[in-house]
Amino acid sequence: MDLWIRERFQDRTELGYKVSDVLHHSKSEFQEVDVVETVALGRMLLLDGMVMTSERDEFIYHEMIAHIPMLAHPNPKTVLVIGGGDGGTIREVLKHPSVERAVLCEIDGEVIEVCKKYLPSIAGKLDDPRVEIEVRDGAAYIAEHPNTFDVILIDSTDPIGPGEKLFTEQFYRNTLAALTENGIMACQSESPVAVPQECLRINKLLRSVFPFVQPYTACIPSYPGGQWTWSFCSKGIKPLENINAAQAAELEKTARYFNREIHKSVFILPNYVKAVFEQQTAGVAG
Ligand code: SPD
Repeated sequence: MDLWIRERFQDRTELGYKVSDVLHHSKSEFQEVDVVETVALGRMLLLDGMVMTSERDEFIYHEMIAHIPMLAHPNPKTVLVIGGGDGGTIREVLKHPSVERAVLCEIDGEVIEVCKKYLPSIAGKLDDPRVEIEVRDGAAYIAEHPNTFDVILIDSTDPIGPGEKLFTEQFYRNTLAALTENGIMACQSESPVAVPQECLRINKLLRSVFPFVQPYTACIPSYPGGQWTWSFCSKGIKPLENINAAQAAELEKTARYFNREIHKSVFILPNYVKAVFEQQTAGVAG
């Protein structure tokens, strides 16, 4: 069989993977949901044809979106993940023993069910008793929960389709309001290689809402552009001040990407990434 799947990203990039099996294909109320077995990256989840996660490299994304903000909070008990129906972010959140309640708010229940069935190494912690699953629109949910969550993680799709409203000023304002006193939010904030203008737009919006915003970066081989960013946002807490050192050391023992040196280094941005955030386009296509 010579079957390939190609992700066309924002009509400017195409990435292809050889497929050995198509495990699932459906059209949910919101989007096309596919799980394929790829030769290079193991099982892969695609939503509307865009790669969301792969067994081979998912740990990088999920460890980065979860541990960097979780370790900066003095005592994260109540956590909200918006999007993230594959369960990878929740799996990492639950590695923090302070967590008493982890809410997953995913708009598409079909994504959750499909991932439980075909991606158990990623979704396998969704049945943990600390997890509450809300199948509904994350933007509406967050607007109804002011002053509720110690950490909020926005594990969204790209800013097109169902995920678009998770990249708006109003949504970020409601997110800030949903945080408790020392609250921290982290969101995926796109690739400075593939879509520098999107990175800049998101960064400007975040800075217009949150008192403190600092992007960080790592490489996700299965995402267009490769280099990816997340943004650490807070009411004032900085990401490397007063980190939970004992918990960081504990995580390092089993993490596949995270360690204490990586923790410091992710905030050191290459010059071309700094340039994106400084509204220049040196070295990258606009
Ligand atoms: N271009 C892909 C961006 C997807 C970010 N979210 C992925 C969800 C993984 N839990």
